[in-house]
Amino acid sequence: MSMTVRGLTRAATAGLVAAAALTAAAHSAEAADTLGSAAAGQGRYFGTAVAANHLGEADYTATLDREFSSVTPENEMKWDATEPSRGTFTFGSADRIVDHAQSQGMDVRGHTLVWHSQLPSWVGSLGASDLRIAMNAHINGLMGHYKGEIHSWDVVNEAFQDGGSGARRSSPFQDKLGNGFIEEAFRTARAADPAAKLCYNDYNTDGVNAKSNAVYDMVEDFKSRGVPIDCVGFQSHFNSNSPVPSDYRQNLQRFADLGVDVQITELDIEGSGSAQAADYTKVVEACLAVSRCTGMTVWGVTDKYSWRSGGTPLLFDGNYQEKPAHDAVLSALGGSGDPGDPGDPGDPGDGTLSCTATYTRTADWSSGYNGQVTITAGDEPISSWTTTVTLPAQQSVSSLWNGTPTRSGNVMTVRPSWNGTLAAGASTSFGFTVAKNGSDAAPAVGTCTAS
Ligand code: 9MR
Repeated sequence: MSMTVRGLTRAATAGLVAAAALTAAAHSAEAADTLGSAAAGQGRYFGTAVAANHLGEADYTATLDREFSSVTPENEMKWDATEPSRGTFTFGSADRIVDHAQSQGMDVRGHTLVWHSQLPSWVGSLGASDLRIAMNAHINGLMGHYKGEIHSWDVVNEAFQDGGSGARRSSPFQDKLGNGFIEEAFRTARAADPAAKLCYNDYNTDGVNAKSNAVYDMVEDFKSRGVPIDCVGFQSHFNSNSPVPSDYRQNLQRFADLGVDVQITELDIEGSGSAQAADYTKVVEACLAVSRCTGMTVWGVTDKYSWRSGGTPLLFDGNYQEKPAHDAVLSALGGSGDPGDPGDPGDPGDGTLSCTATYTRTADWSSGYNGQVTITAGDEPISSWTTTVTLPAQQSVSSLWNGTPTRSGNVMTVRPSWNGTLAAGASTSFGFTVAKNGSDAAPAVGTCTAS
């Protein structure tokens, strides 16, 4: 990791790198995966929006530091927070988040440079030529301050209208500078911090629709003309009115195919329990299926501070307890859970029924042998199991006990007789006698399936 020291107040780069390395070592020593470590195993980051005013809350910060590998300041880098009056930049709250992230070895997403909302009134009152100067000065001021420290910037946010028209949204920038303001913002941003990935970010563009088609056309045009754009952010604020689209992955993929990275930037899904968990799984699986989907960010740590707190849309509840949605995300990321936490993937209580089947030869004579297959339940109790035993072509089974076989050619499918019910981790076995008919080879035992 290389960082540029920001202003005179920054700690020495070497110290920051050492702190990041220590944090990484501490994470890898833990047995259970976190969202961040599991995502790293898939080559992705897993981030959250952060509010500076919650960093003093011990549970908030502990959850943030443990679980996430990237942060996005939720409001602190917006224009009203960083340049409330023309030419006067205020970075206190944003610096607090960036400093905290760096102390934990987390990446930072910059959000956002040019947006119609949270825009101080002085910007809207400028004439066109002054507005262009002010927009570029804002980009230069903000990106310059954090040069080398921001992984990806949302250069322009929400510049397209909702609805079927695919038109640009009215804003001081659009209305006074025309369509070209977006391209100008990206060119200015590239020069201000060449190391940062430059993203266009929007909502209701998660599936294929008129709005995402309009963004797609813009990105295609930018790529064809060499306008610097590296990534597209899909906010992914979902609820029953705006569910996870069935063509989500396909939409991410078509943007990736234009030659940009895609990122899920503000994910939250209203709901609870297994339905919410299943929707989160869809989103994570979609990102993992698109190689240029480089990471995911949820829009907050805990339900209680969500902008949609009534809809409980996040992964941790108001007491920082992991919700089923958390466990589903961890599982979809291929992470292993915490043995002390029912519901984590692979751990007792997660509801995943499993068993294993292992074979041994228990007796052997010239014309035959006895085989035994031991069935062991996984970390959940099971009420039945099934496995297969495939015999070498010449061999035949003369008898089988403690199991119920169904034969098809040289494959026996074996189910329980009296011994289907097994406690977590408990074993049973079935045995069989084989006539060798000239072959001494061992049978092959298939996968065990539990129910
Ligand atoms: O989560 C943010 C909330 O605290 C602010 O009050 C709100 C003001 O516009 O912005 C929220 O974040 C938005 C983000 O910056 C852009 N996409 C939509 C997000 C949710 O409204």
